[in-house]
Amino acid sequence: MMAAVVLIGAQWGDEGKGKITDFVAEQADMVVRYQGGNNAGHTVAFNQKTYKLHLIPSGIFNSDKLSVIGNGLVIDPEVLVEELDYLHERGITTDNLRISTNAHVIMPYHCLLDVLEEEFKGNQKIGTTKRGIGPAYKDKASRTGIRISDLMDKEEFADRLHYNIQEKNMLITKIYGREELKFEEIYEKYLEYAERIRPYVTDTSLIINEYIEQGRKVLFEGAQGTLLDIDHGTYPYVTSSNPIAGAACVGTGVGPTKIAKVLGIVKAYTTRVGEGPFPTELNCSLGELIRTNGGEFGTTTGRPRRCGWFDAVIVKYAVRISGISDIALTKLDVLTGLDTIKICTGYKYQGQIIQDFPQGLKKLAQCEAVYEEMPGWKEDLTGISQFEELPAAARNYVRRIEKLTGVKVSLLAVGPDRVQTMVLN
Ligand code: 2SA
Ligand code: GDP
Ligand code: MG
Repeated sequence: MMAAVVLIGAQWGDEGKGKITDFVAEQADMVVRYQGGNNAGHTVAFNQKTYKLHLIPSGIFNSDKLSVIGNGLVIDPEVLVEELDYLHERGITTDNLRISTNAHVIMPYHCLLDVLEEEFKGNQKIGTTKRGIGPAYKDKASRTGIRISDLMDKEEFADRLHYNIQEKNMLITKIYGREELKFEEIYEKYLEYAERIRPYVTDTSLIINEYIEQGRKVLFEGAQGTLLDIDHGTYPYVTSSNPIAGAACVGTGVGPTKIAKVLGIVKAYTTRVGEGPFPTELNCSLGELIRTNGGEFGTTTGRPRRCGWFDAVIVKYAVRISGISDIALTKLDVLTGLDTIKICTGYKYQGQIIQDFPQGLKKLAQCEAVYEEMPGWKEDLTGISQFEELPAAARNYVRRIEKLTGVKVSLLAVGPDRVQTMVLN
């Protein structure tokens, strides 16, 4: 691992970022989350145990490294406190956690409004995780948000909460006809959370930059994925933050000159959870088979994930948008047993083949995936630790992905456990 590396999801999320972060973290000195919130669900497995994280970076299991929640996140303190307890109960220390003073706080009205807005949208709903993410980022952009630093200051917090309760109650009662929220209940509860998280709160930009200057290794862990990016994804069917690599700078207070590499996490097929277009989706028993074999259910909500073939158009797009320098290819083992595997190499749009991801949902909706076929393999891959030991068909599949995306596969995962990861030369 080189100095500062950004790890991102190259598809619609759930590529295995948690697993690969944990693996790479063994070589890092610090792991930093830079966007999103507890909509994320990152799974880490080692020593026969599986952990699911939503807010705390997946590097937390390496107690000698710092785990940092950067300014770009929206933090639900109730979930954070639950996650701290969850880790402590399992014997994992969180003394190495740091939280940015500038991160925003998810309040109960954000979660309620997320639910109400989705209901109101009807068949135009996004399929959010209902964790209050969109409404919290909305307040951040409106400059009415409450930051961690406000939460740490009783008077400041009271002032900002008073304003917000007044504003949100207008919406909640007058527009949505629901019961108003009470200031006291929220205030008291959040002051308790504040005391639980106070020991971790600090100027994280300062620490991250110090680490980089000292030549220590920093890994930035993205959440969600490129196609869920609010600017570059399939808007409006996206999340409310920027999961792409560039956001690692904004979401942590580190300059772009400090970033040495971008590791794109790519699943050997494609999944998506929530609404929105998905050109290679398999709405058939094959899609269900992949869902079952891959355990493709939301890590946060348990929702079944939509499954489809590998789409080289979107991964190439992710390579461009984030400047991906290396790929970690995950879940190759899940494709075992298929006679034939399809790869989408382009889209057919108005009779022409296009290879660049189209701008705009209307155009995307008119695109039809164009496939090439490759022979599958029957051998179980989950115990293989050398690339050369993989069946030829599996090796060819990996090489084809490299060729189509123009990026080297540096890491290959054939199972959820930390040890089921190969470093390719
Ligand atoms: P939100 O809640 O406002 O961010 O939802 C907006 C869209 O972003 C999608 N989204 C996700 N997609 C994949 N994985 C995510 N994390 C969880 C997981 C999801 C889960 O690891 O499985 O448990 O359901 C995630 N978070 C947000 C979401 O589906 C909407 O399409
Ligand atoms: P993330 O959001 O990108 O961290 O991914 P999730 O944790 O939401 O979903 C990935 C799922 O696949 C988790 O259950 C992982 O344990 C699992 N996983 C990761 N890599 C592999 C792999 O190579 N093979 C298999 N079979 N499972 C994997
Ligand atoms: Mg996930």
